[in-house]
Amino acid sequence: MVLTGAGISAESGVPVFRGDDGLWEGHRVEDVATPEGFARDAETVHRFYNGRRARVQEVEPNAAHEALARLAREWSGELTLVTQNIDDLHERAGSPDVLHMHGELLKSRCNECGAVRSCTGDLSRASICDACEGIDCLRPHVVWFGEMPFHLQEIERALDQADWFVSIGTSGRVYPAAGFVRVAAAAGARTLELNLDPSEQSGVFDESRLGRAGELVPAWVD
Ligand code: BV8
Repeated sequence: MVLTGAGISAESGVPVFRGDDGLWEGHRVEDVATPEGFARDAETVHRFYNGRRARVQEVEPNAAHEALARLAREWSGELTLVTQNIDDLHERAGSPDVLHMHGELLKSRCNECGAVRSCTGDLSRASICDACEGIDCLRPHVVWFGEMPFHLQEIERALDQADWFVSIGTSGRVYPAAGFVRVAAAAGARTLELNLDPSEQSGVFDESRLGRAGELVPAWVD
């Protein structure tokens, strides 16, 4: 099983979450990635995600995404790819069946009826269903802090059966993803971390290799 985080998309030009100032593109996480922040100021949240949605459509997958797509073809059906990222770079590199545990930036969801649709533009101007009206009815189809991530049952099954658990490009700060390595290790998996810097979970891995995903992942895959 492979878990990816923002670091795998960094070399494609997608900003990671925790810059030195701890702000996320100039915003406090609480203001733009929580249901409370959205209820308080939907306009600002839409602007934040509209900007990320526009930028992600201008970047390309990098060598790390492409190496994982090759691996999926070699291990047909045997590789579970879970990502914390909401970009579509794994799909665009050719990975099938990507489990987006924190949702997808290019999808929107209706707060009234739950309908999910693809969305590439300004979400505050999109219309999705007749149950909807007003700017806070449509939200990004992403998991905010305090919300339940998607695909947890499927992920737990994969963690239980994995021979390998490989974590790529994540700081290991956000749960439940940050706890996956312990679950996999307890179930007998070999664990490997590929990351630019030591993460909060580095001490738990059998092996931790430091470097850029664009170099480490192809070297590991090939
Ligand atoms: C939940 C989507 C209830 C939105 C995101 C214990 C158990 C359960 C929950 C909690 C817990 N303790 C606290 C919590 C609550 C909370 C949490 O974890 N808070 C943290 C801050 C302590 N968790 C939640 O609220 C989650 N939901 O708990 O539901 C529940 C209870 C029990 C069991 C299940 C559920 C929901 C969290 C999801 C929030 N949504 N994103 C959006 O994207 O807009 S989180 C967001 O930050 C990302 O999705 C990502 O997951 C997360 C962490 O970011 P990373 O991907 O790690 O990125 P980061 O910038 O931090 O690090 C980048 C890394 O890459 C760095 O290490 C860097 O060195 C490296 N790097 C950089 N460049 C490169 C590189 N590596 C390689 N190559 C490079 N070139």
